[in-house]
Amino acid sequence: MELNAPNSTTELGEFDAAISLKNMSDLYGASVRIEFDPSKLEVIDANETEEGIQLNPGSMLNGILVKNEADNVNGVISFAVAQLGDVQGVEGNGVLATVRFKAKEGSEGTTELRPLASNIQLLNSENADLEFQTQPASISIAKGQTVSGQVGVPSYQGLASDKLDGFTVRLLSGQQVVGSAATGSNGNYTMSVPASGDYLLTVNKDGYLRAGKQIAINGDQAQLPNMTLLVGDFTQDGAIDIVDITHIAKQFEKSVAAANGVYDVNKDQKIDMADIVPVAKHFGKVAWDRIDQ
Ligand SMILES: [Ca+2]
Ligand SMILES: [Ca+2]
Repeated sequence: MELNAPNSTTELGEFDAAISLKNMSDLYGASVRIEFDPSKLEVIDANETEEGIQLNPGSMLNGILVKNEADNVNGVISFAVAQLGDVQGVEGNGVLATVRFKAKEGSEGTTELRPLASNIQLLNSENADLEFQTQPASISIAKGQTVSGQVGVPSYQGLASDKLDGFTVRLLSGQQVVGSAATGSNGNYTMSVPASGDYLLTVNKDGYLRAGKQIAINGDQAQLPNMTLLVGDFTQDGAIDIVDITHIAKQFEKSVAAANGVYDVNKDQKIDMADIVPVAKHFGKVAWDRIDQ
């Protein structure tokens, strides 16, 4: 059994650790337990619709999911899965599950993911033990630096400058999120990121066209570029088109509640022409990452 995780990450960075099994012969059921240091790492929930914190199940065994649970208080991951029915086990290599970790704020130094061999059972279709070896995965956590930035909207949206909260800002290196933050009411955010490198800065919010920008961070740079988001992508498909316009038109002069609050683009508790105009102005805009732009 192997834990495939990166060797290094940064404070507040996220990374995936794959629980992989190699050279299996007739694997029918697997139960694994892995320990981690809950003062340095936390597991990100892969299934927010289910109670508790789940891993992302892999494709190797998928008959019955017996246990899928991460305990961020005690630092224990438990995952158990088996084939179903009178079938053969699985041969070769595969991924049992993937765990997404986040390095907690203030964490630094080396940490380990430790498979607990005495709590691991790999069984074949005759219910006999399969032999396996495990070893811990070691991950070094680098101290991040604090960077800040601001997210805004065009003035014609009519949104007060103290209602710019709730934009999600992420810094990515490839597919890895190395920093994330939400804006405060004035649109400002701070986050801890790796010391230097080339990154993608993205900003999202429900109802807005997603924004992104390639940036380089150098050791002493603390300020990220300001980002301006355009309201109107109610369907969150990266384009402000007739479907979005139809959505807001249907809410015209309806009373504002939680379910349709996104259409009150200036947040004055009314959905009127002052909300329609900015969206209409944005008709035809597409997200930075759409190939059809
Ligand atoms: Ca749309
Ligand atoms: Ca309004």
